[in-house]
Amino acid sequence: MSDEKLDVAIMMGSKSDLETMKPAAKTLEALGLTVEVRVLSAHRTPEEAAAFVKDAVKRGAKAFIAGAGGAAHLAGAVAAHTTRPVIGVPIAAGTLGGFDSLLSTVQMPPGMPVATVAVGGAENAGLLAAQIIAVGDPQLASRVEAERLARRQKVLASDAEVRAERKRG
Ligand code: C2R
Repeated sequence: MSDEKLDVAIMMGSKSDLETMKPAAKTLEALGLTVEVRVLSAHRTPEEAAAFVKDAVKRGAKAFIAGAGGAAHLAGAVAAHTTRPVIGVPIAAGTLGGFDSLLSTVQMPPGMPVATVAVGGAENAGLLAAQIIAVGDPQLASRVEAERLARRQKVLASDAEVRAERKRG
């Protein structure tokens, strides 16, 4: 067990989920938050997964992001061990294209919320975690606002480009 501080714990059920989950870490780090990324499974390593959640809370984790494919129980299992917000990322793995993991992640019983993003929506998971933490952190809130503004400006620049192209014919 480490005693390093972290803001957001990012977990995934298998290394095969890593490429899908990388945008969560990238987004959070770009906003100045500290993350730890772990491969831990509610099915295959239930004890280690539970121990990590408890340890991460002690080390200051303010939110959890959990990605898994198929019978995706990881986010729910994380939620069972903490009252910190848990964001689930359903992952398209196997034969059902992610619909299976979407339902397994989103259909939590009352009392055990998991905020579920789109299938493969790791970037939004990172942003949502940052937005949650930003409620109590004005400096982070400004960085989140700046990120939103940058997206807006990108779309407006694309709009101007398309309109100019059409004008030229
Ligand atoms: P492998 O590629 O290792 O066979 O895993 C993983 O998230 C992965 O998408 C196939 C898929 O199984 C998922 N898995 C879960 C859990 N642990 C692993 N859904 C869990 O605890 O929910």
